[in-house]
Amino acid sequence: MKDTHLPTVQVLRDEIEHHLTYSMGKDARHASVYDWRMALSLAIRDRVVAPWFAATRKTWETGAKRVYYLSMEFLIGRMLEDAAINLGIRDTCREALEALGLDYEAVVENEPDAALGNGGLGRLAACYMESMASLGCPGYGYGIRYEHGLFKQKFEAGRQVELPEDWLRQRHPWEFERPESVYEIGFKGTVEMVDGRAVWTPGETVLAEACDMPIVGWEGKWANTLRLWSAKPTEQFDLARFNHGDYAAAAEPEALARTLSRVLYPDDTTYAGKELRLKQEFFLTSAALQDILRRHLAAELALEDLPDHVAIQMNDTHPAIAGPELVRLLMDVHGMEFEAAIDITVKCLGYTNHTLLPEALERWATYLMGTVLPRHMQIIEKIDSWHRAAHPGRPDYVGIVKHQEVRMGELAFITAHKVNGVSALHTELIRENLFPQLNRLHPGRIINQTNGITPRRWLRMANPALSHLITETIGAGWEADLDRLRALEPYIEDAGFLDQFMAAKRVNKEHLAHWIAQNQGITVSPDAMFDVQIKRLHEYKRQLLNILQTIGEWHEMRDNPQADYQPRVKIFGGKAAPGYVAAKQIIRLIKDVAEVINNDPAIGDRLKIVYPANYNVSMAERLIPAADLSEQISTAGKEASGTGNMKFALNGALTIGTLDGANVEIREQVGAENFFLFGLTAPEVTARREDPEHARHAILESQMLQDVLQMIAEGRFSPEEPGRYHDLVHTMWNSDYFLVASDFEAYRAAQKEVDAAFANRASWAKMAALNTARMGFFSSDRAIAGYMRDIWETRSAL
Ligand code: Z16
Repeated sequence: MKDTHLPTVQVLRDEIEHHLTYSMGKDARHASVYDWRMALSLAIRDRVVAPWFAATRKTWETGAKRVYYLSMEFLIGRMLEDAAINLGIRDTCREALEALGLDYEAVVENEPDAALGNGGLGRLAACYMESMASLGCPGYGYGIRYEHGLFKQKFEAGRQVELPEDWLRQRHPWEFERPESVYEIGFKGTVEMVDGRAVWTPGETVLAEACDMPIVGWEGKWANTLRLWSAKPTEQFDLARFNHGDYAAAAEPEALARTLSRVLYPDDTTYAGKELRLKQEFFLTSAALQDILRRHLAAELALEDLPDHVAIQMNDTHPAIAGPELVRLLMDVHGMEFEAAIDITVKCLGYTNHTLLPEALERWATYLMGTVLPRHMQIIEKIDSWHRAAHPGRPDYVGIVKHQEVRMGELAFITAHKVNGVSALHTELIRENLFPQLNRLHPGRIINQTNGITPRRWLRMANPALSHLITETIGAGWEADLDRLRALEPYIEDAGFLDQFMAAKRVNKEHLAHWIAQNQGITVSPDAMFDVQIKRLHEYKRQLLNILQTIGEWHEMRDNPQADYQPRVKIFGGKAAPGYVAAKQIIRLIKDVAEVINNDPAIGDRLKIVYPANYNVSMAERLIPAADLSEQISTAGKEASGTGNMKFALNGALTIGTLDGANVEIREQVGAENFFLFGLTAPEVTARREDPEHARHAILESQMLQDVLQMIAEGRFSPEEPGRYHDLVHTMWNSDYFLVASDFEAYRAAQKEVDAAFANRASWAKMAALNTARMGFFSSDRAIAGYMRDIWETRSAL
């Protein structure tokens, strides 16, 4: 979009007032913040439509290949500012609102987060949608329009309580309903052979109805569509049944449709194994594939040529039913032979693996699969025997169906032409530990695409102070070419620049301190180190290690109050899956410890613990730019990549971390001297577990850890219920699967190094600035360019 298309403040103001009057039906004198937010959103949305139409037209005209990103999660957060930034009108929006006597921040913050995801995987999908639009890669995201996104978290006496999330209670200004784009989705029923063709007669059907959200890229040069499906009943009410007196059954079709797209499953990296979840996965996948084939056929193209025009990416195994479903559509609906159908399918599909955790690898009981999707179960067996026959004489052969379960990882692997991991280390471990046999059968199929994050949202939008400094220092345009941040490197010898760099951090810390005071009632000093661990609660992420070390630090301060300590604010954020008891106990422990330490007069301002409820994308945008230290301390080999780690380093936080996931590559990029490394490596973790007594041995080697566990066991942090953490302490001594004890002393030592480094603010500033300067690699533009080149075989349409 050329600058000449940018509106003046007056023009934008008129457009906002127009929408207030004619879309909201409100008079300015009676308009609420909500009304103004809607009016502004609609004014911005109007400006997205032209590039959106232009992109769609160009894709049709040039016959460009389209990429389809299938994901059960898109963790979008707020849309308003993101669109405004990419259209180049954020400042204009601010001025227009101010001219109308409104508070810009208040209007922006009125927007609820679209929380259609759990964590990393869903946010990655959102960053990738934004990068595809910025790079001009013609594409669609396909997902589910959940009525309720991820639950809201609150704390009651230190315990997590879940409340339903209700983002659609208010009108959603960014979507366009598409009642004409609707497909029938079947479940259950029977399969018969008629004239050599399988005919599946579903026992239940629902309709998938499309709702489109435009995703505009940097400078409005391109826009793609995020198409979310809602379930609707095929018929409102089964009147025939009702008239026969079968009242409950008459409402059944409606009941299924109402539950299908009702709620996002809140489990991150564990699968629930529930029938409804399988139905959701098929619902998304079938609707997407029917839509893809319809579009292909509408262009009068042959199905045989599908792989030249279509690339479909499966975000984890959640949409892995895509393989069998595409085969089914090609065979049963379009009359193709199996061999031709599977050939086309494999050429179209790609599979991204996001985890090695066994509890996350989806496996569906053959009984359930055969009941819910009887025709697909047949096709899965067919794919399995076809693949087996292609690789005879392999004693180590691994199939798709084993022990009466369908293994979705193997299915996805076999039906995709490329399988990718999300960091260099993770990809290695996929090759060696997860799919070693399949890797031997298909050398070269497994490739790496290290994750990335969009610098538009995670630097330009979230951190205006630092963004201005960068633009002033190296000029405009780094947002679309993040490697240019390297041009900042020479300035680390420039005291003036470093002062400004730290001044930007300081401004962000002051804002956060203010927010913490307002919202948490805790006073923190912006002079203190802001030490942040924000992510889903999981034992492998080791929030427990962090809080145990924090208790240790407090213990030391009390014993030796005169020593020189760097004041710290420990900030936690994150949700636990509602059924994950151990994770919820860790939250409660952090909350209990915070209560004691924050109110200890002997400690004063030197140590504070803050754990605000309901961590989400918007809170991340507030916390990350204000962080000094980023906690990335998972047990090595467990975190596939991490993406929060990238957001922190880009915003000039230093990392304390293990050699896990993308931490390895971050450390390579920013330099080992600008990263606080500790802990066992992945092979060392495996070796350490050989010792069944590893936990006990490690604890006995650390007096500090013994003291800390003793304090917890004695009820120091839960005097009203001394036995509250009995199980937690018992597990630490007796199993400690994630090796908290084995890494405790190394972590403590690394934290001492952090303290010493922070004491010298001038050298800290250099290290922080070098982190920002060297993070260009982690732009999601680089990641998407890799997918386009290595998996999708497509090019920018710009
Ligand atoms: C998820 O968020 C991730 C993996 C997974 O199997 C399921 C969910 Cl919901 C995460 C990984 O844990 C994280 O390491 C990675 O950075 C992220 O996916 C994106 O790849």
